[in-house]
Amino acid sequence: MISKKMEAALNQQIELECYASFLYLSMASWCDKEGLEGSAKFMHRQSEEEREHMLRIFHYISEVDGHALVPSIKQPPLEFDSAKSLFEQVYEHEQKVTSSINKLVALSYEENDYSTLNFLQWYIEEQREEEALMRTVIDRIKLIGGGPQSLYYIDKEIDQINKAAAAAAAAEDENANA
Ligand code: OFO
Repeated sequence: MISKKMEAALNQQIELECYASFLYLSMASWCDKEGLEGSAKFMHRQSEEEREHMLRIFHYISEVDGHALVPSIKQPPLEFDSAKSLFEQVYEHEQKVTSSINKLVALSYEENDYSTLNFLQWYIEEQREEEALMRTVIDRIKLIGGGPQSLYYIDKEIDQINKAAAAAAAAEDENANA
């Protein structure tokens, strides 16, 4: 059983995760169009992850006898100024998601809802990892700088980061299923 207040707040989080999935999908498409293949792969993976985050909440709400709602999503931006500004926007969005998760945690304390509090622990960890990952990407972009071939090197670097993150996620899944 879940309170109406908590159910509504979790449904809002579904909307935020779903928007993140669409935003990152739009970013993947822009990267592809610009010939940034490594970055496109990275953003496609992020988009899939956000969909999983959304579904995790969706199933949780049903499990605790609430009503999970499919959100209406506004169209995300379709064009971006540069790879750097794109990743800065990802980082900004992730910070927004973190702050929203923190509010959910505060609400679960207020409501004495320890089941939801426990459920949210996974998101706290996930947001810490996501923010750290985005800072790494932005730091590498800054290090590479804006020279003539910088986009080529930035994309290669992001492809490497993507492969490492995908391998870490696969190892985590394997541990969870062991
Ligand atoms: Fe689900 O918002 Fe990031 O990870």
